[in-house]
Amino acid sequence: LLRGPDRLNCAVELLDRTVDRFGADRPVFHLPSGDPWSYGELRTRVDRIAHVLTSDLGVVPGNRVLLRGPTTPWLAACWLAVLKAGAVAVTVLAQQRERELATMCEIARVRHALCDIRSVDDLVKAEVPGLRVATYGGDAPDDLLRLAETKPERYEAVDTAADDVALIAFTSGTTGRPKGCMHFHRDVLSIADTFSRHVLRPEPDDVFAGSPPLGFTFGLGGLVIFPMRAGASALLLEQAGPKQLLGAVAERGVSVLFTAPTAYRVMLNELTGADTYDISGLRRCVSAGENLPAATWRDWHGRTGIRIINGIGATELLHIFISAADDAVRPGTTGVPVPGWQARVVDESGRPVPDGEPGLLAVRGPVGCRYLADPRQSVYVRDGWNLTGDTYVREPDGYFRYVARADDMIISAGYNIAGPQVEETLLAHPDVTEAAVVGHPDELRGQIVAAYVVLRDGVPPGEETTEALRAFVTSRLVPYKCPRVFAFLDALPRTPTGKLQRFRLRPGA
Ligand code: 3SK
Repeated sequence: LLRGPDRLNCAVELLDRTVDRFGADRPVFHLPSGDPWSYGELRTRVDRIAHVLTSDLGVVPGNRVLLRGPTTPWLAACWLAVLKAGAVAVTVLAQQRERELATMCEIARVRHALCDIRSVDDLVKAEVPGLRVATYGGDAPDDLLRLAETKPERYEAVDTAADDVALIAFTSGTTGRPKGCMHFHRDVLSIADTFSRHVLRPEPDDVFAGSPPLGFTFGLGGLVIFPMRAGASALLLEQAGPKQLLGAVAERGVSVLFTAPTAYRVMLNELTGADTYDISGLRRCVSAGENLPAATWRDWHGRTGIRIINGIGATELLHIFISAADDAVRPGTTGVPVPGWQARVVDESGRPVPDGEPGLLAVRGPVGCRYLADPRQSVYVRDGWNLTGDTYVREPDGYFRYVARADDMIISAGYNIAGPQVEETLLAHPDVTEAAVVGHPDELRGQIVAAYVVLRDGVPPGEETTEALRAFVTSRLVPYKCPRVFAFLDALPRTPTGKLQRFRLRPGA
């Protein structure tokens, strides 16, 4: 891959260049109802907001500006305006609460915030010293959008360097203090020019939709950066559960879907239910955020004919770096390094382990981890390789197979057991919707395997179901991997970005 120019502003590349290439009238964002925004309208709104930032709010290049709100075109417009103004967008999730917000503002030294009026309460309660909050979507005379209406239609974007910081994204982390990951203007484009261009391969007429919010780089890439880089459009949904996604595909012409494995499973249940959905317009499905079980891939393929594009990404590395599409997919594996990326499996001291043996996943490519003032940088990056914290096997054919998060291995009576393998087996049972498998301390064995299961609607929890699941697992896995403890829950604990929090299921958590 070419390194690209030394100076670029990624918002100009995504927005103004796309207008130049495809014209101003092309749709960019569809709403749950009403007319879509065109690229030309988006550019005018972004440029006017950028004027408000610089002339009314006093934002100067390099200032960190927090963005908070549900997934709407206005949130995307604010993101682009911050970048055009040469400032740094600090993205957070609408679900994050006052204490987390206060910590993130402190870590990123946030000066300004642009916040959807509906999400402002927690930000106010966070009492961040010196923070200037501008809200949008309300009726106050100083509402950001009202101020923007009075501004000129065009704004001369700040001439940023390609390696000026554009974005600080926080790892929601499954544990611990959040880490702010700094990404450059060129990084924002590079995820579109690697994963999206070479694996996803969108067409300008594609309509994207998905469940990850824009405060999660999975969503920012899949719903804003990738469609805009391709001249395509996205349906931005505030409520994007499995039913809404199916509805969006059936009624709004969505052709590219970004979501997590659990949503594919729930959508499969919906597709076999009483409601009918015409999903013939859907052509690309991306799954990331968690490992995609082979059974889910096969069931989805069997039902829809679509080969899900599985992928592993990280906030540290902005988006997906191992994946595969079309005939290159091998169900049960994540895929191969995305063009531009390298990957290998190493031991604790960083030495590559032989193919077929588990070890730590190490990757390097156009985007690297740059934690903001955090000593964990030297744990994540060693000898120029990013250690993602996942245990993987590289198969002899070069495909990377997920084993577990490095801290999700269970050691029972001397056996190493990957919780996700047992989860995947449980998920292959038709009565199971979600499963989490963790180790419980045990005097005799060190740890024993415990399974937390969400059952399909209407399946009774209890001894009979437990026995059926036990028999199912032992018919497919070596018996020492079979859970000794079963518990049935209504839902599993997850981070705001939807990642399973197994640590919360361990006793004493
Ligand atoms: O954290 C993840 O799982 C992820 C997946 C895909 C793209 C981006 C991210 C952060």
